[in-house]
Amino acid sequence: MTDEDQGVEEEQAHLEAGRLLFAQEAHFILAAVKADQVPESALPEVAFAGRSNVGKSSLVNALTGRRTLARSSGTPGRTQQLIFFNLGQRLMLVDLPGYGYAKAPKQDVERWTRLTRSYLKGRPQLRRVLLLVDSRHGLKDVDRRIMRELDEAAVSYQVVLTKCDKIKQPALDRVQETVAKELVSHGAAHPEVLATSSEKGEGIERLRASLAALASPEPLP
Ligand SMILES: Nc1nc2c(ncn2[C@@H]2O[C@H](COP(=O)(O)OP(=O)(O)O)[C@@H](O)[C@H]2O)c(=O)[nH]1
Ligand SMILES: [Mg+2]
Repeated sequence: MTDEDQGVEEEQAHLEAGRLLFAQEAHFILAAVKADQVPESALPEVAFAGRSNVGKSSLVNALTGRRTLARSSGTPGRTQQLIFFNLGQRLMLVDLPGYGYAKAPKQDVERWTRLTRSYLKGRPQLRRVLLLVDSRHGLKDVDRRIMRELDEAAVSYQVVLTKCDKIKQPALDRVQETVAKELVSHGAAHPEVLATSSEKGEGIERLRASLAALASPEPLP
């Protein structure tokens, strides 16, 4: 087998692992509005963060293949709760409150509740935060503030570009490159920037595969 064949085989196995994981049904566990409501769990966890309206709920729905699992809404900035979904007893998905919706910039991150911060800093099973960024806008200062917080708390995170169906390929390539360059100086950032469209399904299989690598190999009791 050539190196190239082996690479193709590995990539296929990787994608297959993602398909298998997300073929499991995702179950809503609970929505926490207080720190003591966060569920006790031994499952590895992945959290979805990003500005309000960036497409967090849509991405959770696209990944799990359920249109209405995480409610995606036209009225952003309202949900100040952490929503937990159990995926086949192998991975917990957590939809975090959006930030950056307040009109006054000073309140941008303050809106991101103490609840979210205490969750991020005190959750040992949290394997990665997916930091969603609108592909049309790139990184904003509110995102950078969250990135610095995650760097300081040594919480591993990965930037995922959303709504890539809304821009042309050259512009998408540029934003992907610009973001990747900026990530180099962030200690806790994963170097790979994924581009996704929940609407068109682009990048969803690859994201499933990369999440499968973080999941428990077997369902946990
Ligand atoms: N065109 C397009 N629109 C999207 C995509 N993802 C989300 N949206 C839209 O963006 C808006 C906000 O999405 P939502 O998932 O509620 O964002 P959240 O506030 O981050 O949870 C909704 O109107 C979605 O339909 C996408 O991949 N492509
Ligand atoms: Mg939402």
